[in-house]
Amino acid sequence: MTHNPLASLFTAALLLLGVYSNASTKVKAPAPISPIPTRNQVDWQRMETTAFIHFGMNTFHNLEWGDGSAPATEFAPQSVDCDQWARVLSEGGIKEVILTCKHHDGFCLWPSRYTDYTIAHSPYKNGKGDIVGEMAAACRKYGLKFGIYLSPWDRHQASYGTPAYVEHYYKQLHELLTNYGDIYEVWLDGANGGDGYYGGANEKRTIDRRTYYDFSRAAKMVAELQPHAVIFSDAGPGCRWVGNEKGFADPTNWSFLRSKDVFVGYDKAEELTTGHPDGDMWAASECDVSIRPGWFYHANEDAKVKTPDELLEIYYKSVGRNGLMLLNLPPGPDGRIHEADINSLMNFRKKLNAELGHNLANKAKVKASDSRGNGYGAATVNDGNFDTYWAPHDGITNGMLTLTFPKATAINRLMLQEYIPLGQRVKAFHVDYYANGKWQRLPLDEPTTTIGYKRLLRFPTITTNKVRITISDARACPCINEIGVFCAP
Ligand code: FUL
Repeated sequence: MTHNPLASLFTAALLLLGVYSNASTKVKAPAPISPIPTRNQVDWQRMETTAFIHFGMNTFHNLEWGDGSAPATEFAPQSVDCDQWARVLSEGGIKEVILTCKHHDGFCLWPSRYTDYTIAHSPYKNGKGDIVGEMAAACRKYGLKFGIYLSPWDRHQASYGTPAYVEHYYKQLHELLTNYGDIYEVWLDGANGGDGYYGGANEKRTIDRRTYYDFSRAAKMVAELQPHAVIFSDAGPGCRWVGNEKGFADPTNWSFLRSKDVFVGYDKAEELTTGHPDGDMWAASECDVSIRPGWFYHANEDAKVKTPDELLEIYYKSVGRNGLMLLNLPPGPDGRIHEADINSLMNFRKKLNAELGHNLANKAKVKASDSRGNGYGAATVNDGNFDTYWAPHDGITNGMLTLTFPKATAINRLMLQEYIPLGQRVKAFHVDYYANGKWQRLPLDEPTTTIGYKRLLRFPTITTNKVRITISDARACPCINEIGVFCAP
């Protein structure tokens, strides 16, 4: 390099101006590691708590699975208060509501053109009602996203089991996707085949779960007509069933599935509870659970509504284990959600806010073992910004983040979040705290493996002024966007 005094002067001036200073050096973001979620999938998971409404012919016959034989005239609610459903759910902190537009009995809560087995042939509003439309409007009014459940298995339709029914199914899906405004989730239930009324045939019909419905058609139709929607099923492609109806994910929970192995109706439940660590497709877990023992309302379950503490347990084991909580609140024959269910939901939300509403990490100073540079430093993990994250240099698959509080602080909850738009990375971590002059392992009763979108850890109250999170293994350099520390009452 030749020495040019003018050039040196110029460089010095630029340095003074800060052009070459750290503050303005652009550091390259880590490369995403596949599979990665779509924008829709990220938005979906960030809702955290969503609701299910199971309502239909079953509500009036005290059934879980109607066989499709009850005549449409038997659907005769005096009133259906969709406004109340949406209002209490939004007050309870719910972000999206999925309605059983058609359950396995085949009865349609909207006036489908393709069958007589609908609300249009019932006494409800003299056949002029449309509960799907009423609920979609109520959701818009209260700022809730709306989703649809259209059971593939239809125990009423005579054509069920033949290719004609599949055409019928896609016509109904098309109706729902085009007449009710924005749809954010489409629920493809895995229960399929078996006995039913089938237009009076009253027989057992089996279908090939892998091929009969050709669900790739649903994926295409949804992508075209409702570009914000994610599809739920045992096999994704938007999100996956968590493998149980308790609402619990596994502490080790990968948001991936092996696309070549899974299909709607996939029954290796334990695999769905943990995801496939070597999966090639992003499908985070949706943890569906009913606030009552049944999915539909039964008066004899009024005293069996889950308590706020039970809902809290579900929250920690779903949202807190890299899943999404889908809580069912089934309205009764009076067309309203029961007071017991409402009380439980509201008190759950109150307790949750009391436990995790005040983030003590905001007051902490954070230091990292390594940072890839400007913009990716330790201070990003307690800035409350989802889109900023700490990341070490490429190739480094471990690291330490130490939080120092201004004074000794009592804590019993910890929250960790990975920046999932760049993929799920962390495979193993542990947490230590500083007390009595030494680092000690945080007493936890579950494995500290994956983090994903959010991991919540509960432990007995300890008092400390330092907490240290050590990531010991990851698929690529870790990207941690948020850390929370709380003291639940
Ligand atoms: C299951 C169905 O069989 C239940 O009735 C309920 O709708 C639940 C959410 O999914 O597969």
